[in-house]
Amino acid sequence: MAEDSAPPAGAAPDWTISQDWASYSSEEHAVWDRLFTRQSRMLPNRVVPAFMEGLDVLRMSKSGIPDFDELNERLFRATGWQVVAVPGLVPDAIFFEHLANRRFVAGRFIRTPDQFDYLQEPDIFHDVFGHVPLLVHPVFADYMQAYGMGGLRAAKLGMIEALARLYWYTVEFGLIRDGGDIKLYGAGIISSYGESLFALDDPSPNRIGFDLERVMRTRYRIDDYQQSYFVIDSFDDLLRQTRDADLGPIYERLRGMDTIAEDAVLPTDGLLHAGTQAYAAARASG
Ligand code: HBI
Ligand code: FE
Repeated sequence: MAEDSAPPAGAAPDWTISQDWASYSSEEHAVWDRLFTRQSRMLPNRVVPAFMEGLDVLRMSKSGIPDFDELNERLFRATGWQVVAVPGLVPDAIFFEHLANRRFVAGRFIRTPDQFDYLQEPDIFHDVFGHVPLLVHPVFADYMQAYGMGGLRAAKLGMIEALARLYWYTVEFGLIRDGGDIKLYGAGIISSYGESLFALDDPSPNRIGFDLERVMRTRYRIDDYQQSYFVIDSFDDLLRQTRDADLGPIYERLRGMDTIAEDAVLPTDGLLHAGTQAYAAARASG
């Protein structure tokens, strides 16, 4: 993550740049279309229904990389959120400040065909396809803003790592109950074909009922599929547990506690599925 640096040349003090939609090539639009088609065929029964509704409200099935001006007209009307373009990862404080003001920062670049299934930096497909549809959901939209405001406070208390784990296991890799089923809502999963299958169907990872302190202590992997996923009951419940929680005393307790390994299962966990961890073991051995 970019730290305390000044914005690069051509970016505003808040790190935003122009999307410059007219300059995307037809190859770049074609990469978006291939990714979009593959995900939107596979997701309908796997993803939280609010995501599909968001795609629809935002007219995201229109061919080509979305034009932020057009997208923002619909998004702003729905929940007062906007998408702004940035060159890449931005410093934490800048990131939180945007979220706290209902602005979601998105990379303007798109992966190349040889990075089709995996890349480390968030590109426009991850940021816009993965994150933006749920910003149409009023409660999720409030959660994202609350996260930004919490981030600004956590930065002052030196607790960004704990808060970053919350973001990781909810906004990026979260699962949610839907009737008797478990569905996807995390953008890191939704924007990945392989992980959209793995997170729900594979016996390897743990699936554990969401608990705020537990999640804030749990380490995560940035280079492969997660070893544990946390399942929320609803967006209302997530917002209630985070925005309305008094994080001050929670942070004080967390300071005295160890972190928890990616694959750990604790006796206190609301365990929905005990992972075999076969996938992670196979990757580690070769
Ligand atoms: N910058 N562009 C961009 N996108 C992110 O998701 C992002 C970021 N900077 C910091 C950050 N995320 C996270 O590390 C914070 O949640 C802590
Ligand atoms: Fe993301």
